[in-house]
Amino acid sequence: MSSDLSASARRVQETLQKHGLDCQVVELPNSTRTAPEAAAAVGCHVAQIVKSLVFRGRHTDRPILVVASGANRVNERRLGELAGEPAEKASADFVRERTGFAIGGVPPLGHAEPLLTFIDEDLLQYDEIWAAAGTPHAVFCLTPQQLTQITKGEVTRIT
Ligand code: 5CA
Repeated sequence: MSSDLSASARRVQETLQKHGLDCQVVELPNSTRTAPEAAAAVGCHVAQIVKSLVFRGRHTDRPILVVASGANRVNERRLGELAGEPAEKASADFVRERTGFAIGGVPPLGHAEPLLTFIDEDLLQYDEIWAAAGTPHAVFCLTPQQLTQITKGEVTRIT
């Protein structure tokens, strides 16, 4: 029941509903802070975990979201080409300020401001994927199609 969720996870559940998505946020006793932990907690392959990684555009100071498969490492040079400016991993403070969520729980939607978003094409091969839902113990299951719908990101190679 969403009323049992912590405040950040409830916020994500409400945002999912606003987008018309029938996805259920679940809060688990085990940590889902990292992709391997989340995969172990829900019993899926690490590649089916959606990492919501925040980068900072060095010229514009804007946040850039990369929604990556848990198995992949973002190629920052490629991201710079996609974003049209060099991009580097954001600090924990920057992530919290610009998304409204702390690292380890950053969801792919419902941020404090709209984020330029790139989606890892490798995520599209799965029927179901799992994303963070606001806290390092909360996740939800969705389809790659739902992910592209809610993030309005560009599907591309990010490695
Ligand atoms: N809940 C999980 C799976 S859905 C999750 O949020 N994984 S994650 O990969 O999207 O978020 C953790 C990521 O945050 C790490 O991969 C790392 O890239 C980044 N991170 C961790 N600590 C820091 C830090 N101190 N500063 C900047 N980024 C960090």
